[in-house]
Amino acid sequence: MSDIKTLGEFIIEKQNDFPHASGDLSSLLASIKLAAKIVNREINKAGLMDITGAVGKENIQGEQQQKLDLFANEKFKAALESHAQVCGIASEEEDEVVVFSKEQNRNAKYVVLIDPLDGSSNIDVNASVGTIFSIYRRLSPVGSPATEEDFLQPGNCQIAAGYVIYGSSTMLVYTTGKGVHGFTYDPSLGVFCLSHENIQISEHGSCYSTNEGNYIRFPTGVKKYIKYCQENVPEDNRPYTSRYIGSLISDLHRNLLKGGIYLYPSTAAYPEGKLRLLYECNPMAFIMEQAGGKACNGAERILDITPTSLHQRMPFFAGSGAMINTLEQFLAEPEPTA
Ligand code: P6P
Repeated sequence: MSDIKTLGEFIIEKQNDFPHASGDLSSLLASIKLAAKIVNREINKAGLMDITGAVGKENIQGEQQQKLDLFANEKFKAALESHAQVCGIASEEEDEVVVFSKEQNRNAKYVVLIDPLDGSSNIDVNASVGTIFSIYRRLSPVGSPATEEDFLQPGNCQIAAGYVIYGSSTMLVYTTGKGVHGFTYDPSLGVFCLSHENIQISEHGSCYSTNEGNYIRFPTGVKKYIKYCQENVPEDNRPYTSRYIGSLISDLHRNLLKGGIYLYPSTAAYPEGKLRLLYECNPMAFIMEQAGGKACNGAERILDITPTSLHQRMPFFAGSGAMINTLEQFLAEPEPTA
């Protein structure tokens, strides 16, 4: 039992990786850890309580808000505000940025962008869901209210990012730019324990994840890539496998650990792509690159894109480097003339 290293211990141990570390980031990550435990508890009894299902409202995305979406949003918002390291948040469940007005928060130096419960439509069928977070230093002066510009920074300015996957076990996976580390929650102890130190995605993989129901309207290069997977055998001579859960975190977490590629291109329903740049694509791209993988929108590196609006959507391709490289070759080919 003595070889257990908790998330808290690991964060403290690693905080010296930062010059002039003040412990503020460690405290911020601790507030996320706390909220994750609270949300995890509610998700684990969702089937027993009247907290699943839709609330009859839509969020700015036009998506039915699930009761647990709102529950998770409130818990993370409260935890981040109370720990005084954050001057404001942007959330999938909030139309505008939420500026924390208390003096302790105005003097904070970080902003957080969050998808409190991604894939929440899977809750009622007991499929895994997740929380995604992205942390930046604010651009506006400390002591003043956070501004929208604090949240519209390119992904390459993130100082930390991570996700919580509420699955067969609950894991918190994060990076501060010094590798990707995974912690598995032990409910008997109430702590996240280091279980996957320095996660590295394999250069090649044999799994592709996409909603092939949208195939007919995929860009030609994506169609060619899927056909390539179906007609070829990757390096390890096992045929490609198609795996798609419909929960970004779950699909990317599997590909991170086993190798693979996740594809959400533009579709008929989402001509700009479905996934949100700021609080889905950017944090997951940061993690994927820190694990040795790649993430792009088909034309450029996700982390180099300068955002234009809080909830903007983006085509998203992420996973094993060699698989992304092959996809990019197909996408670079000219679209056939009509
Ligand atoms: P589709 C969940 O709503 C989500 O944002 C991601 O978690 C997931 O990867 C994607 O949408 C699933 O979308 O159109 O395949 O159901």
